[in-house]
This record gives sequence, structure tokens and C-alpha cells, in this order.
Amino acid sequence: NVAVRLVDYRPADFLIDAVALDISLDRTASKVVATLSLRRNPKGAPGAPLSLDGDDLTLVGVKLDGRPLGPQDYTAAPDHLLLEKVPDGPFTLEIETRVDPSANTQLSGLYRSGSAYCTQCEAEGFRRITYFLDRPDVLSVYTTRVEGDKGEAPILLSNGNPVKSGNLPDGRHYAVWRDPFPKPSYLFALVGGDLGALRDSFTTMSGRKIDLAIYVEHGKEARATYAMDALKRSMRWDEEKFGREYDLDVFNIVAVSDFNMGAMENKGLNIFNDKYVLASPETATDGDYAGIEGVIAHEYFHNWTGNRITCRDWFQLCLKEGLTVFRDQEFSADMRSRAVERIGDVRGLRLAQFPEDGGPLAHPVRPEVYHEINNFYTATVYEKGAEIVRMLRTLIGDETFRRGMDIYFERFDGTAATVEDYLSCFAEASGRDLSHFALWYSQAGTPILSTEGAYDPQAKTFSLTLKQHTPPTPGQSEKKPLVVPVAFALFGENGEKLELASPDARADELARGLIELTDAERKITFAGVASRPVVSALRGFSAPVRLEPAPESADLEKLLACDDDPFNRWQAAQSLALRAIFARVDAAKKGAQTPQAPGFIGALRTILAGADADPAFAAQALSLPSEIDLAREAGHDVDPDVLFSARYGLREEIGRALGADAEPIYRRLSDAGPYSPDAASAGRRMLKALALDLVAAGDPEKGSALARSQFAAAGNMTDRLGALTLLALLGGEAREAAFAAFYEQYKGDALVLDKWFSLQATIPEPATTKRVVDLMRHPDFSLTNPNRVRSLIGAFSNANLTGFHALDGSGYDLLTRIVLELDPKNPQLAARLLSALRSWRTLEPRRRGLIEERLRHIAAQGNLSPDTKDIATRALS
Ligand code: B3K
Ligand code: ZN
Repeated sequence: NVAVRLVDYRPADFLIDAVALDISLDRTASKVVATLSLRRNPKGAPGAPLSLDGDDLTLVGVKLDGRPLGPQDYTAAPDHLLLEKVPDGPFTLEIETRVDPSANTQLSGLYRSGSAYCTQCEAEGFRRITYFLDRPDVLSVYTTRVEGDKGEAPILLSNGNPVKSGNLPDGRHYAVWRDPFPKPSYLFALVGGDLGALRDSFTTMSGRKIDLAIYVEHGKEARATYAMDALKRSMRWDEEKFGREYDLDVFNIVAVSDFNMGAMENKGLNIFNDKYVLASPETATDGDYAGIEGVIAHEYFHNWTGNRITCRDWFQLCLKEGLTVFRDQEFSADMRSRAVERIGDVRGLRLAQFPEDGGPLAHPVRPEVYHEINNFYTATVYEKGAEIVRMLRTLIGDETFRRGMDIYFERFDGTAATVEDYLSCFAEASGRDLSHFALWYSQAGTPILSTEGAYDPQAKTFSLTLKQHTPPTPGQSEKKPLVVPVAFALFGENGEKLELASPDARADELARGLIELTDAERKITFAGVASRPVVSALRGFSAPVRLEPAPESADLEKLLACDDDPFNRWQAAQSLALRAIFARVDAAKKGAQTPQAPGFIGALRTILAGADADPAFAAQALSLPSEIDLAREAGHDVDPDVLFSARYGLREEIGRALGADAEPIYRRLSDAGPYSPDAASAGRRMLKALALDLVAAGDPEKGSALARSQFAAAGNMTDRLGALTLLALLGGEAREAAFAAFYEQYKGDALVLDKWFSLQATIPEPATTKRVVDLMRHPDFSLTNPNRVRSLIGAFSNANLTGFHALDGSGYDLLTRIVLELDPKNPQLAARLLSALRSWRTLEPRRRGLIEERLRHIAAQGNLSPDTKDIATRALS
């Protein structure tokens, strides 16, 4: 694949004002007739030939202004259609192609999921349906006629509003849809199938009634109730928070089982992985409900940030994705607990984005080059992209941020925009020069922020020195200081928050408790400080940086008790836990006696005692960092087995100390009444699971007995899966019996079975590789369903540190074999799985060597897809 570069961007040579599609669905030979209204782009190269993108297409015929063309008039191949000579004025081109949805295992373009037809066109799937200028800056108005068999596909959907429908001979029928909003081809969608629907309506702020429908497998309509509720809340929230009203007469969502990612924001016709639509108390966990709410909101919010204003080119992907993630995170924070949402978002960022930014796949939020765009739908573009938007809001304030967004919607509606366009709106609203801030978009890598305090008891001053530096990343060896908003506070001896006075900071910085660090270093001396204060820095995680080193333990314990920023209270508990675990790691390496952590355990005891006030927060604060967290924090020469033992040992120490305190909490929370997915109830269930884990950590027999009865009696999936998770860790016959019972109960339900596969893949013991291999032979396993592959192989390689990194290399062999087997069928999925190896250089030498061999073996394969080749090559770079 050739490199595509941002600097090479040129406007298209032609514009396509209107597209009329006529698609006749057939399992193996769907007929596609596309009529394009073309004209030369005044901004394009004069006299340029017309070169249309294709991918795996079979051309049947071409007509220009109604006149059939002969082979001498064009050059056609599966991947392009070239017309050297076309009229200078406007003209129409009619292109007929055939596509085979049944053979489409890549799940890009027109494909089959179960018995339904559906499409996925982002980023470059439309060219697998017809020849087109398949790039996001070519915006057209689409009219789509879909024809299908009435029995096979009674439901025929496309973008926009329904125009007409009718019957045809031979048991066929058709529907015509028209989308009046100009859109790029990646937002095109079509669905045909025999589906059930949950219907509702929403009245917009200006009083327009919108018909809503969620299409699902027959019989599962009731499981879409929560998604429908989330949709209506999203529509209202976007009106209230951003003044954005929905624009079509209908909004349709279709849930399919075979989907490469979470969902897709096609105009007026969102297509979803059914995992993010279907939920019932018996089949979905609290986490699933929260995921549905977030993804429904995300795709809906794209209607303005992504669809009405789209991206000029794929380098600008963060313009829609980072901004829309920011919007869905804010929505969830408003719907649930803001503090718990923030903790969860930061955990996610550290889990997925920090390792990306710290390894060979690091890239700027706005990349400058790609070989395969599908590999850039990353945590950096999405989650770090959202953090940049959040920092912008922090810097200019809520009101100015909203004014900037209003300018953006007003000025760029109906266009394909850039990051510069976006920032210009906030520069205008705030009167600030944002050119330095913009470096966040082009500089890769996670900055390291350090704070150093010096107290002068004579002068009663406290000097705080903030420093930043960003380690080099591939292709960017020199890094510049960034604009880092550091939210901070000082706490006095009795835990009181200090008034801030300093000649070294602006009045607004002191008033807001927000230091803007713009250079490599900044020193601020505070006056009138009666005793050595405790610093709470990076409050609310005000910038996506690493704060190193963490404050001293005594200060952390104090912050845990007195900080009024819940994020930093949680962070204090995490930092203490990390310190206690790494003390054990060091002792183990030296063969020294295991250190105990009485201070930390005392702090946990206090959190547990006050847990009722905010159960979800307490559960978060009481949870130990995962092994994956530990590996990332360790950063180099990682030995997963050592990390596992240290963590497991601390868990036992905590359990022995706090098990007795936890048991009554567990028993009290077990009396919960009927299930409700709301955040407060979910928080209580989270605390209950944590309490049970503490009991089991101290007394495995008792824990197992409680887990077995919870498993048998559970009235909802959260409690049942929580019990099964503990039983899976405890092992033995009880575990196998519970897995068998779970399978019997849910064997017909794919989404629940995914949990069954996942949980087994994450058992932290050496025998798990064999279990995964055996599970691949299970009749319910299939390489063609992405959810199933991710649930078994993805969970094993990303969430089972000891199992996957077994010293004999068996985990790596397994992943290699699957990636190579999957690659010809579904390259996007194969490439995604392979990226589990991205942090290989942080491992100890033996494992590092084993992975490098596998990566070289993969990279050396002859027929590798561009997707997998790109990941393997960059991972080795
Ligand atoms: N925009 C889609 C992602 C498409 C991925 C293409 N490989 C989903 C989303 O972010 O909303
Ligand atoms: Zn998105």
C-alpha cells in the first residue's frame, strides 16, 4: 500500500452533486446502478481525467449522459474506473456493478449478517458497492431505491426520509429513500431484512415529531427498550447542552450481529453491533447498559459532529471522533455520576491510549501519514482527541467553549472541515491565540509532568516547580513543550483548602486553581503558607499526561482523606496501591521479606466504612490496579508472573485485614429488590461485588460459598457474572460446574455466550492457553463473527497478562496462528487483534524475543493484507 500524506491533500477534480442509487438485493449478485451528477470542481486540476475509486468491483456497464460507452471510452479494473475524456460542463454517469454480499467476509461494503443485508462504508467501503469519488470532501445528495424479495427482506431501509414504496412482480418490492442533506459516501447505508422493530417518537425543541425505530431480530424488540430510552435522552441533551436539533423526519437504528466495531453513524440510519443495542436484566450487566447508553449517544451526536459537519480528509478523523467522544462522555457524566464517569474515562485512556502513545504504534491525534486508514481508528484519535477538546474547554471556560461550538456549527454546517477550522472558532470566541495549543494535535507521545514543592518555614512560602517533557516517539525525536492546563489546590495541616496568593501566577489562574504550563518549566511561589502544604495536582485529570513521581505516601493518605476533587481522591488510593504492589515486586526481586502496607490498608478501611455515602466511588477507590495497569506503570522489563504474585499477595493481605468489615456490607447490599440499571443501583452492585471479593481474598472458602449461592440465586446478569468471575478466579470444581451451568442456561444467546468465552479466556493461570485452544473447537466458536473472536482471542491477548504471556510462547503462537488465518477473511479484525502485541518492547528480554520472532514471521508472509502488514511493520519499527 502506498503512503497517503496530509501534505499531499488536493481538492477533488470533480464534484458529485447528486447520486441516484438503484440497488436490487440478491444474495450473491446484487445489482447496483449508480447515476452520478458530476461537474468539474473549480478548485480541482483543469482538464483532469475522471478517476473513480473501486474495490473488488465487477463492472457491467457505463453510460455517459444516457449514451452507453464502449471499452475504448474507459479503463476499468476491480479497483478503479478511469475516463480520460469527459465533458467540460455538468454530465451524468450511470455505472452498473454487481456485488456478492455473501462472499463479503470483510464486513466492509454490502454484506450479509445473519439473513439480513447491511452495509458498512466508513472509511472506504462505498467503493466496494460502486465506483465513486470515495473521499469525505465530496458531498452529495442521495436518493436510494432498494429492491428486494418480500419474504427475505420485508424491511428496506436507507438514509434520509422514506419517499415511496410498492410491490413488484415475482414477490419482490421496493422502497425509495431520499436524504436531503449533502453527505460524503462513507455515511451511506442500506439495510434489507426480516426484522422486528421497537417504535417510538421524539418531539424536537421546535415541535417537530420524529419517528424513531430500532430494528432487531424478531422476538428481541423488548431488549431494545433501554437503547430507545438512551436515544431519546441523547436527543434532548444535545438540544439542551449544544442547541442541536435533529433534522430528518425519521431516525432508524438497526442492530446486526456481525460488525467490525461498535456502531456506525450513517445519516438517519445508524447501524449497530447488537452488543450496543440489546439489553435485559437477565442478559446484560451494568457495564453493558452503560456501554449502550454511551454508544447510542455517540452515534446520535455524530449527526452534528461528523455528519452535518464532516471531515475534509481522513487525517482530520479526530475532528469528528475526538469531539464526539467528548460529547458522549459529557452526556454520560450528566446522566450518571460525573466523578465515576471521569474515573472510568481516565482508566480507559490509560489502558488503551497510554500504551499506544508509549510504543511503536504511537501517532499524533492528527496523523500525518497512513498506509491503511482503518488502522487509525485508535484510542489516540478517539480518547486523546476527546481530552484535547476537554483541555480546550478547561482553558477557555464553559461559556466561551459553548460560544466557540456555536460558531463552529454556524460557520461549517454542510462542509468538510479541518482541525484548523475547528480551532479558529475557539480562537475567535476566546480572543486567544491557539497556535501553541494546536501542538497537541501534531505531537505524539504522553507528556510527563512533574511537580516539586519546597516549603520555607521562615518566609512562610511554598514554591511549586512544574516541569514537562515528552519522550520521543517513532518519527518524532524532538518534542516541544505543550500547553498543559494543570488544575491544582493546596491543602493545609488540617486538610483545609488554602487561599492562593502568588506574584508568579495570573489572578485568574489563582482564582480558578488552574496553572497554565506552557514552557518546559514554571516555578510559582505562594505566600502566606502557614505550614508545609499538600499539593493536589492535575485535579480531575486536567491534561492527558503522566504525573511522575506520585506524591509521598503520607501526602497521598492526606489527599485521600481531604481532597474535595473526587478524581484525585481516587488517584491517591491508586497511587498508594501501586506503591504497595511495587514494594512487593522489589522485595521479591531481592529475595527480601514481603513488606506489609498498614497505612494503605488503614486508608482502605476508612473508605469501606464510609462506602454508603457513594458506593460506586468507594468501589472504584477500593479496586486494585489491574495487572495490565501494573505492566504499563512498570514500563520496562515487565515480568507478568512477578506482577501477578505481587498483586495477588496484596489482595490477600487486604482481604485478611478487611474481610470481616466487608462481609456485613456484602450481606446488606444483597437485599436489593428488583433490578434497575440506573447509576445509583449499579454503584451498589459494584460495591457488593467488591465486598465479596474482599471476603474471598481473606477467606477463599467462605468467598466461594457466597459466590456459589449468589450465582445460583442471581436475579440479574451483573450479579450472576460477578459471582462467576470470582468462581473463575478461585478455580476447582466449583468453577467448572458454574461454567457448565451458565452455558446450559444461555447457550442460545450469542451476546451472553460471548461473556462465557471471555471469562474463561481471562483466567489467570498457565492452563488457560489450552482452554482457549479447546474453546476454539467448541461448536459455538466461529472465526466469522467478530464479537465471538474478540470475546475469546481478544480477551485472552489483551486482558490475560499471565496467560497470554506464558513463558513457553504458546499464547503468542496462538495469536499468530489466528491472525494469519483471519487475515484473508477479515483483515480489519486481524490487524486489530495483532495490535495486542504493540507493547512488546516493555517486556523482559525472553518474552520480548519470542514476540519479535512472531512479528517478523507475520511481516514476512507473502499475501498479507495492507491492514495486518501495516501493524506488523510499524510494531517492529
Ligand atoms: N465512525 C465509526 C467508526 C468507523 C470505523 C471504520 N473502520 C464509529 C464511530 O466512531 O462512531
Ligand atoms: Zn464516532
